[in-house]
Order: sequence, then C-alpha cells, then structure tokens
Amino acid sequence: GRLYVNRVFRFSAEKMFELLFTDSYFARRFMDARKITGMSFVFICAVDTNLYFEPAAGATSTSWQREASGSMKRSLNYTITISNPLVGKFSTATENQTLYKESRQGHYYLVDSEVYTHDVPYHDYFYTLNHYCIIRNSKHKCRLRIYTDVKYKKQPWGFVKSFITKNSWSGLEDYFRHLESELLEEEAELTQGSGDA
Ligand code: YK8
Repeated sequence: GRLYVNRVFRFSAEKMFELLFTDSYFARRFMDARKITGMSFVFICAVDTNLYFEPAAGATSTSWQREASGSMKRSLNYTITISNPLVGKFSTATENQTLYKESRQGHYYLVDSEVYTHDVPYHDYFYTLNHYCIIRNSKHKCRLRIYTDVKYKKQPWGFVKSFITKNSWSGLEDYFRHLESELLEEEAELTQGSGDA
C-alpha cells in the first residue's frame, strides 16, 4: 500500500473527525469541489450518546450505526466524476466505513473504508481500502494518517493488474493531495479565527 497523508494539523483530533466523517460543511464543500454528487447514506440513524462517541459540538447527526462487535459502521453511495481519459466520466461508488471500537473520543480515531467503484473497467476485480488514523497530539493538534491499498477480489493477469494498480494510484494521489491542501486551508482559517496564528 501507500501512505498518502501523514501530517500534524493544528486542530483537535475531535475536530478532524468531525470534518472528515460527519456531515460537516467542510465535507460538503470538498465533495462539491470533487464533483461527488448524489450522496446518500444506506443506514441513517441519529448517533446516540454512547461510551465512545458523542456528536461533536455543533454536529447534529451522523449516520454511524453501532454493530454487535462494538464498532460503528456506515455506508455511503455516491457518484464520482473521473478525470482519467481511459474511463467514462462518471461512476457510481459505494463506500463502507468502519469506525473501530478501539477509538477513543478526542484521542484516537481509526476508520477503515472500502470503496467500490461500480462503473469503471475491471470494477469486478478490485476495490480500494483506505485506513484513516487520527491521533491526538495535544489539545489543539492531531496527526492524520491515510494509508491506502488496492485489493483484488479476483486475480487478473499481470498486465491487467498493473494497469488497474497504476490508474488507481494516480487517481488516489490526486484525491488525497487535494484533501490535504483543503485541510491546510481549513487550518489556516481556523487559526486566524482564534487569533493565535
Ligand atoms: C473516496 C480508485 C480507482 C478509481 C479510478 C479507477 C480507474 C480504473 C482504471 C481502469 C478512477 C472517494 C478511483 C481513483 C476513483 C475515486 C475513488 C475515491 C477517491 C482503466 C483499470 C473516491 C476515496 C476513493 C477511493 C478509491 C478511488 C478510486 O472517499 O482511478
């Protein structure tokens, strides 16, 4: 796999989780910028106050749902816009996210996400596994790490496999670089707002 993001940001771990994994203004704006449309949650339920998570201040509800294992899951469906000329312009996608029960509010958040792109060539061969790790550094700092792997459901021949891998890495690289730069912009805005830049 590959490590796409590994950096300390000047906001709390809780804030980072809220930005990336709740229905935040940041997440909506980023999806608009990436032309990701038609977002729908397969399971919708308000998060209740529980041992590990309370909705962050200001966040109304998320769609995380508690599993028997103690971890939380949610599943998103959306349409992505693709800039790779080898592929059609759009694809529907399903993203299954797991928030591991080892996560501790405000300290440590571990989210795995499996992304299936349904309308690209060879879509029945592969999916993408993203590991997001948010670790508290101090009260107002956290580290975000995003590690990604392309996984195979069936083994294609070598040529096809390297074709899929190469095209996936380049799309992912572009996406996470953009995400990182938007987060840095958000950081600049937040630090300005609090007057301690
Ligand atoms: C999520 C991985 C591969 C896919 C794409 C496929 C090319 C297939 C090439 C043929 C277009 C938002 C990607 C990048 C689309 C976007 C996906 C995103 C960025 C010719 C073999 C969508 C994270 C994510 C995961 C996987 C990405 C796809 O939050 O190259």
